[in-house]
Amino acid sequence: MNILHSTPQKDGFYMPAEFSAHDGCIMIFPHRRDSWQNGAYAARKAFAQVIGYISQSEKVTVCARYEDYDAARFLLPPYVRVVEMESDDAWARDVAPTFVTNGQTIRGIDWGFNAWGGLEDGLYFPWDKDNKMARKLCDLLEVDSYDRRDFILEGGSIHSDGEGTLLTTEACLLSRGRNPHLTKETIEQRLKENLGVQKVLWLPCGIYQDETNEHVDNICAFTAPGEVVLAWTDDTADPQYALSKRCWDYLMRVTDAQGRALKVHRLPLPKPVTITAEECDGLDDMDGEPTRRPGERLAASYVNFYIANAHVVVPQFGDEKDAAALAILQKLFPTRKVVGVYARDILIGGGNIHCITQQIPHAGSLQGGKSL
Ligand code: KQY
Repeated sequence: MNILHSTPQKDGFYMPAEFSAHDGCIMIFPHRRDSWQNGAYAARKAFAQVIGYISQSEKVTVCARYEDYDAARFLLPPYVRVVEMESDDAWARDVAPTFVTNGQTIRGIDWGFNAWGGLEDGLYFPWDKDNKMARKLCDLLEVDSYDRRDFILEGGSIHSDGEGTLLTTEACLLSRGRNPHLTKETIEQRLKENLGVQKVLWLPCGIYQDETNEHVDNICAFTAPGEVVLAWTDDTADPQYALSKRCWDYLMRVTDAQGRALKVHRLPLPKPVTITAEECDGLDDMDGEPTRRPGERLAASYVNFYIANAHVVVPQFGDEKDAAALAILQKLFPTRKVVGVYARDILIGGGNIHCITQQIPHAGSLQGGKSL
């Protein structure tokens, strides 16, 4: 497929909102023994449940390494496409292309990937297999792609409303391990020209202990143009309180690209989720991921959901707030069925349902795309 060196904005392309129609979803079969406990056995089951929901309304493509192909093919239903593709880990949100559309066709953006911070504070080395996936996927899907490997960016660090506004966090995009040679203004310019947006909203921070340098997709997400959910706790003694409050204050004073004040819905957080000694024992110590320690707090948040054509798939933690989170989201997505998947085994890897998925927008998505 063609490699493009112009910019999506110049070519009339933009990133549609996740709540616009999708043609499909990309995922990766987990395998990394220092990310997923007990050889990823339980994580694979959780991924399969997520796939089970999404595949009811979208074509799901799962990338599996050669040595995992049979396990993936056996576990997943036949209507899920399993393709052999090498990867370093399983975070499709961050290593698959970000897709842009002009309303008639889609193209992919191949960002640079350095495992969330490279040699500065990245989470594993090497990451070269992950860094090649966006190009391979564009070839597989037969879409042209923009070569942006000179700019480090992960899909989990951006959310678009499809109407000219992008959400991100300063903590992540200005971190030293990504593009330290670029100023905030230049980074903003790159976001605008590649994602076809007119305004970038810079939340200051994300979720406490989020090892991605606080990706936006764990703290805040668009549910409609002009509307977001924000991960929230009322517990002022929790270190998360100050982080959520800073984001709340910011969101209260900004307007989006259309000049609208944002409607902000608070989505409660579960009680702090910590990893057990037994779970730590199930993780291989390797010369890669920082080793988790028993009692370490994980970055659990209900905001890390995936908006499929017919469902919203939401992480559940066995917490008393699980049901409330589903109920709040069901009100915000009245045309979709909001469903929960017990996601502790995904969380142990360091992310959640949004992080393991990447939507392929419908080629005909309208500006601001209507939900189905
Ligand atoms: O949250 C994400 N988008 C990825 C998390 C990566 C964690 C690696 N251990």
